Amino acid sequence: MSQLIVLLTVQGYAAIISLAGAILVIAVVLFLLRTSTTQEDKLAVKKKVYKIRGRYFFALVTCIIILLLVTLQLLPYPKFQSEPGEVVTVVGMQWMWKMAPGTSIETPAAFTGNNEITLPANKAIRFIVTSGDVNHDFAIYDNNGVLVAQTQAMPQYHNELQYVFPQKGDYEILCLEYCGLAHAIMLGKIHVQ
Ligand SMILES: [Cu+2]
Repeated sequence: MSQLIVLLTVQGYAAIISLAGAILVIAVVLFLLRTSTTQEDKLAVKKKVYKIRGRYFFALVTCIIILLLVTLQLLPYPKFQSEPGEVVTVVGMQWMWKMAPGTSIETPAAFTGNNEITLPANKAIRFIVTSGDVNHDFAIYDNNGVLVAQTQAMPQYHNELQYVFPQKGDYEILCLEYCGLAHAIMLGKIHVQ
């Protein structure tokens, strides 16, 4: 039983509350129907039921809105800081990554960068990610092979990704969007010091 409680997610609680609410409404309807006999009584019951249903709907919508507002704070995305520790421009191209410190005014094709970069730990790094050809996906994996941050690299768009590397070590960059034959070898490396 205790295991069951631990396993329950927010959705699980929402489902149980909805189910309990639905059972309550059904119970009230059955009770009213059983205690009313004439046609007029039944019409009155109908009215009451519609009223309860309306209130129940209103209460549910209110709960959903409150839960939404509360749980939005729990989203695991780091908040953007106004002053990042460092800015890195990233260009994805078939089939390589080009990275260089700072923002760039070059076109993606003219931009010069390397598929390896050294960055500091415990500082907010803002990656500005774009593509020189097709859609790619800039994904950072830690040395346990866990995906820690990612964003799309899209031609003519500059997507921003902010991440704080919590520890020193080598992080691997993989492309998460199938972009052609050599997609699988589109690798990069971030040395965090
Ligand atoms: Cu790819």
